[in-house]
Amino acid sequence: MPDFDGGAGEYVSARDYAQHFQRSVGSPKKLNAVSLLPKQVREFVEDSVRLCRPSNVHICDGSEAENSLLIDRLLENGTIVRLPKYKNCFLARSSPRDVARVESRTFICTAERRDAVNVPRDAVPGQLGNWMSPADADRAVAERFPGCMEGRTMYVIPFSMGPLDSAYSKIGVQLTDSAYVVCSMRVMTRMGARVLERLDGGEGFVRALHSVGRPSAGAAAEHPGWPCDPDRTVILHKLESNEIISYGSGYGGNSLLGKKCFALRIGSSIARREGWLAEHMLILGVTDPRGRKRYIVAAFPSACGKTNMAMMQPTLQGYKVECVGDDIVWMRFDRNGQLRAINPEFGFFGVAPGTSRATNPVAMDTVFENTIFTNVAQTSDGGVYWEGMEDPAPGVNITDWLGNPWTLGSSKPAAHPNSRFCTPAEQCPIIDPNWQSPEGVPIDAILFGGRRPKGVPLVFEAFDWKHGVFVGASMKSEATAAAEHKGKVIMHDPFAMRPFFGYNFGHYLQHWLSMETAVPHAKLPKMYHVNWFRKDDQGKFMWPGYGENCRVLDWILQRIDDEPGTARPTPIGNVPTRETFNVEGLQVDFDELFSVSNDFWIEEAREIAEFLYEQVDQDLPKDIHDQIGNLFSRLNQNNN
Ligand code: OXD
Ligand code: MN
Repeated sequence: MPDFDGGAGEYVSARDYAQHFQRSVGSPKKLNAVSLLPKQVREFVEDSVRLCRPSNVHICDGSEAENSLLIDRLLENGTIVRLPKYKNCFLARSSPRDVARVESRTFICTAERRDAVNVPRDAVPGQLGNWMSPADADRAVAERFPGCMEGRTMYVIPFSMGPLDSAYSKIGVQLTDSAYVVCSMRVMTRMGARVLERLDGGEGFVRALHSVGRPSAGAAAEHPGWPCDPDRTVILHKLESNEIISYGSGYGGNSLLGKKCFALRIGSSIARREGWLAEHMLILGVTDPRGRKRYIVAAFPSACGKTNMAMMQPTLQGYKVECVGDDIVWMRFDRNGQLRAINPEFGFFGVAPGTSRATNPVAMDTVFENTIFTNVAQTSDGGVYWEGMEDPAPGVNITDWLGNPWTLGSSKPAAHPNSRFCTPAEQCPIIDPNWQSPEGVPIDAILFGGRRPKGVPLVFEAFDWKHGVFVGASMKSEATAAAEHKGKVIMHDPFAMRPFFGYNFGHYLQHWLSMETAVPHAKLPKMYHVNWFRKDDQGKFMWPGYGENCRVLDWILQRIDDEPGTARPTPIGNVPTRETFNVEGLQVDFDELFSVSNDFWIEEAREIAEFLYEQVDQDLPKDIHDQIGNLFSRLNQNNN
């Protein structure tokens, strides 16, 4: 078994590592790549070693052997336990104080505040991200990082967001003192020695420094397997230097820095500079009964069913859905004006509760191999359990996510509502054959959506690109457990990016608007708003959702083909005609599902306008002002 770590206090240089690598497992090809570790990577590691003072440094090669070594360490430390019911699956229990993203401690750092975040009117608190000055960021680092890795190993993870052979992809190097993070990054990104080969070309890379932090003595004793420092957690994104610095949390979006920090926040800011889009969207391929295949992207806020939609099992005869990605998309118009998208990730970091044979059978066929679960409940037969999952067999006991005995029907949840599975994407039985295509897949429609119990129809179509951008900007949704928000408040979540904007939302809107003319003859995809969550007066969902959502796709495909008679205009957009929207076999109230109440929408438009004027103020693009005006005039005309 290779052991790449140096002795206590020793820094393993690329050369030493390369020699060691040759002795143990490396092929000569890999050896060359590693011995030529680019100077900037070496400097990044050396600077960070001086700051964090780890006992060892381990340069990750991404191999199976390395992964087993780290898994053994995690088992020994009690960070994870094996789940013998499944193949190569593990369960981690985090500290109960480290269970979700911490938006309030997440900052974009730029010299000018206005470059990082929207500047609201009249000193109203900003809702779309936090700014920190470079001096304060330096202070935050100086107060937390010196010596924070003492007694631990610093792992060096070279990783690629996107397929290694794709011109769309970008490289990062994450340094972390958490082996759990290394094992999870191996699932979520392409990582290891092969990435260094790409960096050989002298390409730039995103620097990502992560430490779980140094807990107080009491906290450390309580959760020895999950060190963290929740009182001092901070996540910084330095846009000018493409750097991420994350301290204090080992959990998901705070610690797997390729995901939200790189692929969305730093990614969206790079995308703006380079003329493309980094978005919080799933990508799916849908084949219709005639055998024609189209790809669609969809933006929903966290925990609103992106994974379920990406893995949909269509109920309509002859339809097939295949999954390209469930959370993030990088897309750009190619020279022929076709919008093309890649999934920069390599795995799924999905919310477990609510996933079941009934809601997402494909996910259930995906996640019980090679998976790290976090904060789900455990069963006495060596498996897992979460709310919504089929009940375990009689006689099987459940231990909740906190490690306490739990009984079915208990008022407290067995699994934390933000508990997760971290699973390789290639295991998904309906993974799209083109999911790793270097040139990306062609996109024909963009969907926006949220949890809207009242007033918002099942689907409506934007009139054109500018209106579509306005629809994205107007998105709202009930808060979920993926972040620290409480309760079911309806929050603005433009483009499902509220927690993930890498720069000023006004500039982001301008960037989206500019895409319309980014390339000559752009084939602009149609844009839609969907809402699976409308409720009737009794509080019951009006639409069955899940596999039945293919009926919405069926209508969208007719629209993409410009089939006549398929839509009826309303003040908010085009809705389906009764004849062309297939509800055969369903007990649903078509008229209510698609009703657009003028009173509701006048109130909604007022609220959206106030939000945009107040939050974005001087940076609100003129086109969006015009869209607000157009919406009001359509609603007023409808009233007369
Ligand atoms: C996620 C999120 O983890 O959006 O995907 O919070
Ligand atoms: Mn997400």
